[in-house]
Amino acid sequence: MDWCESMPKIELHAHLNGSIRDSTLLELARALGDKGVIDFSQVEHVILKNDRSLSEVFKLFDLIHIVTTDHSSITRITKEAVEDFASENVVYLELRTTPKKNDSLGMSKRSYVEAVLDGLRAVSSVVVAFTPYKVEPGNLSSPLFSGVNDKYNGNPRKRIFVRLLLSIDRRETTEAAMETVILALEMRHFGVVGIDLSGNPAVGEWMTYLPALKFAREQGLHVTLHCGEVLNSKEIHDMLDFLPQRIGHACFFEEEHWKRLKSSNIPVEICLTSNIRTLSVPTIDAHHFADLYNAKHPLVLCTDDSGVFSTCLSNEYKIAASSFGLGRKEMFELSKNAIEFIFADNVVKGDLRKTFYSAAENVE
Ligand code: 6MZ
Repeated sequence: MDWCESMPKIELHAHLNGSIRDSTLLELARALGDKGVIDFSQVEHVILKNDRSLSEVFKLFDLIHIVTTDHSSITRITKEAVEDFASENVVYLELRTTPKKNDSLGMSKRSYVEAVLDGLRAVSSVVVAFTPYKVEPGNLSSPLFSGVNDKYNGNPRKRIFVRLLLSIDRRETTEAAMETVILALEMRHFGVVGIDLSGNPAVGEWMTYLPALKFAREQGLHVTLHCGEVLNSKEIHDMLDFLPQRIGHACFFEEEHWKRLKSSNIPVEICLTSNIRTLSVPTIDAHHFADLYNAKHPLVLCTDDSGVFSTCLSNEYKIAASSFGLGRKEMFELSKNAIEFIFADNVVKGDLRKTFYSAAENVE
């Protein structure tokens, strides 16, 4: 097996609907075409197109949402996304998704999230731990994955922790954002650990969501923001003022923003392929990964939308290795350091440290 694939990895920026398999998207679209809901011949080439600008990516998301937004499809793509990440040795996955309401399908934001949870429960090829573990007094062993059958088709089953972030889409209202935060709070015991602000960065004002984001933080939820995906100096400034626990992208930062980011030590979720494909950075050589990495700023490599951008986390590490000269030791450290930026609790962090500790012997 390829070394980047065999190394344990942590994925902190993956959008559920962006992580859909091409084959599943085509299959679901064809089925809707057969029912006359969409014109499949018009849709097929949009799905198969490889290079997309940022605005085309958001058009594709509108299409994906038409195709996937019913309970059984959401359950299916959740299950498949977890299987895909686990198959390349992602040992901790923070999956984010925008809860959607669709009255004609009897879908509420809550039933959407329940469909996601059904997807987590439906995984059988790997062992999934997604609910927070309560430490019993006097029991310091790690029973996080105990009581499960460790074999699948005769082979040892891989283990993966999954935690959920609920996303607020920049097209939503303040009230809709608040509804998502309240739902996240109610779903904490099912592994919802935080809130993400995402959606087309050319749309909406982030201030619309500030009350909901502040409330989320006051209530103990973690917050990550898509920040600097387009040039918007004031928004970046204000977002950094908010001091989110992590930010995604950070492409269109100016000198002042870099200074503030570095002094605040906010970890950055870096999505190399996504940034190149959407032309958010001109070339890989010009990517801010290099500067942040050399400055030892906290960062984590992520896929963003593995389906939409035809990538996977191992591939993102390979790109970092070949573009920025990282060796195995550096890649392993980069991957391991992400433990400190996860939104799950210390019990999970401790378990992940053990996983990396035992994998360390394969690094040289
Ligand atoms: C901003 C993005 C994104 O939530 O339906 N999303 N938001 N920038 C990006 N960079 C390319 N990629 C994905 O997953 C799809 C949704 O995630 C957000 C968008 O709101 C998109 O509609 P869910 O599971």
